[in-house]
Amino acid sequence: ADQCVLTGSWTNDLGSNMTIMAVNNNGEFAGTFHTAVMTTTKEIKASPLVGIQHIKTQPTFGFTVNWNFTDSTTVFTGQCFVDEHGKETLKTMWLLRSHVDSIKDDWKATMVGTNNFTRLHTHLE
Ligand code: B9F
Repeated sequence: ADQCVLTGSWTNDLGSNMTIMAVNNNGEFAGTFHTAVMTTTKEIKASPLVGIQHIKTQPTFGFTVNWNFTDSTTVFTGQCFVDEHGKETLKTMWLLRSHVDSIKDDWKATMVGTNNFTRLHTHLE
């Protein structure tokens, strides 16, 4: 299968896992994100994500994770690449917005980073 499909289970360089359900005809999708890292001691639960992608090969996409154990939100944007062996990689950047109590603290509320995702289970088509 020489095409990039976002549907399925993925793992990233931090060890976080996410599952993306079926992508509809408009490129819209939903799923769950299970982060391997956080800086609080709260129990990590799977959090919902929603996103949209362009309908083409090596598509660009974006999705938002609404963390359900903390008052913060992460947006990811990236592109799905498939190499000559059919191996898919999602190259992404993210912004993590934390809740702050006052507008005076706004300056420190956003983190930025990169994540690379590969398939958790090779899917055969
Ligand atoms: O750790 C984050 C958090 C938000 C408020 C307290 C804790 C929530 C989990 C974010 C997971 C990020 C990473 N996982 C991953 O796979 S999303 C981007 C990275 N990719 C203290 C204040 C803000 C952060 C830490 Fe918090």
